[in-house]
Amino acid sequence: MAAQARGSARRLDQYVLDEVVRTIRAGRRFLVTCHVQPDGDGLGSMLALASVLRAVGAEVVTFNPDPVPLSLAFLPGSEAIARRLPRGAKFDASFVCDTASRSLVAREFPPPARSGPVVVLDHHAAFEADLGDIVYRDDRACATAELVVRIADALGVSPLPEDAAKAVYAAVVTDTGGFRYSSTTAATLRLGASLLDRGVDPWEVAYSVFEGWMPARMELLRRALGTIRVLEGGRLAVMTVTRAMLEKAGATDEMVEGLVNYARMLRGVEVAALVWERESERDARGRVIPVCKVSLRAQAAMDVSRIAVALGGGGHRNAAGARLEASPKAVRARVIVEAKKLLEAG
Ligand SMILES: [Mn+2]
Repeated sequence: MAAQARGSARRLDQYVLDEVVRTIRAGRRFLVTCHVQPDGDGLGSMLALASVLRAVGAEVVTFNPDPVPLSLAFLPGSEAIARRLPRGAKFDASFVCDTASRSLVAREFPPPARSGPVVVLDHHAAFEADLGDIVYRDDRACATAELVVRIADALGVSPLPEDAAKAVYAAVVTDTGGFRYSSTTAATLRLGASLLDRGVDPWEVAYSVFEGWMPARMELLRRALGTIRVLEGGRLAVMTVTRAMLEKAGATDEMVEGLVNYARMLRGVEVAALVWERESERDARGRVIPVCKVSLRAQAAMDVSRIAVALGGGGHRNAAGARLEASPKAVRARVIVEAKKLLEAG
């Protein structure tokens, strides 16, 4: 980006941040949510924001219809997240963290008359953004929680409350894979350092987020490793998780999270895919439709979002996904075809 463009992007960011601060100062009662099937950054940014808003005297309802994953239940405030909203609940403004896409927000999210202005905080690239009266988005931020820290600073909530610091740290650790991904910058590490200064215990967070597995998850991993097929001269690895495997391992759906990374770990693999069979659905005539989710990961310069888009999904260059109504076998075949196209082109 040219220096001039970077300068104007920064001015725009400052303008939007001022708008967010004005909205907070003008209200008293807020709703805070994040995308469904929340992850460390979704929950971390949401809980950190709630803590910051309470620090300036606001009344806050945190809301997500999906359960908190076991690995994130250590976050203070996660036990108080409402799974349903009281009927007719009304807010001065509502905050949506870590997505700008309506389809990723709970159906129960209140209509404009009750939500108040909708403020979106996000760090994903611009496409499929269709939500928010005020959209504070910065795709250079390693996690949405980084934007929450900027809001806290702008509100004068500094230093961060301890529970917010822990939530931000969990968000950053999740979205950077433990300060490993290329989204990790010097600024990320400085942010991490400032959170340790606030008393965060790095091992408590890392152990909760990445380790502390239930035995059933290890058993599921063992079975999933056995399904890895390496194709295209070692450049493509495809892994499969079926309902039968989940059942035999005694595992839950949330335990599938992250398994695709094991396929990416293989030296030489440039495209890793996980085909994950979800619960079947029934169409209007009562016929059973199998549903699969595809998770894609790239190593090196591959852009796996192109595979995802070809399958009707989307995502980032290095992490993308799609949802297909077909059997695992049929979906695996389609994934292989699209991955081959990408590898041949690249
Ligand atoms: Mn995120």
